[in-house]
Amino acid sequence: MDIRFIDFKIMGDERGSLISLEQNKNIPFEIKRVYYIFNTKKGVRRGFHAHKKLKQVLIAVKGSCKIHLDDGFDTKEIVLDNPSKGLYLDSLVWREMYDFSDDCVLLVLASEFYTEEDYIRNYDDFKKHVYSKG
Ligand code: T46
Repeated sequence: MDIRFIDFKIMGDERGSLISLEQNKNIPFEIKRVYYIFNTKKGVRRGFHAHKKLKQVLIAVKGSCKIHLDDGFDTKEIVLDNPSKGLYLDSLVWREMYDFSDDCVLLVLASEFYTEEDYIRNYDDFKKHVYSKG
């Protein structure tokens, strides 16, 4: 599965901490879009899709959530709970986010502008995309 954690350098001093995110440096693509998910209600599961082209880095800048990942061959459950760690997701990875803490702010950096055309929202279609690539 082409996913990995990126450790961000914390610029800390007696005042607190600061992390800087830069495209093609600690973020491995040109950043075309930034969005964040917050105020997620208890018990909600989001996502249920993969992307044809989009690459993303997800960072729980506050609080925590879990993410179920599936590349068509393997699945993984990952906890996002550290603002100094980004989760890099390549295209063609099915994702479902769940167990959001009340205070969770999930920041996402994306390699493409928003377009619904890039979403694969049906799991069987996702599998077809994966197997046609392999
Ligand atoms: C992903 C996971 C981690 C926009 O208008 N612009 C945007 O840039 C985004 C991301 C969404 N939207 C609209 C589309 C929907 O009407 O906002 C609404 C909620 O989006 P969605 O249901 O796709 O949210 P999630 O949490 O299921 O998925 C999102 C991203 O869409 C997706 O790319 O990987 O977060």
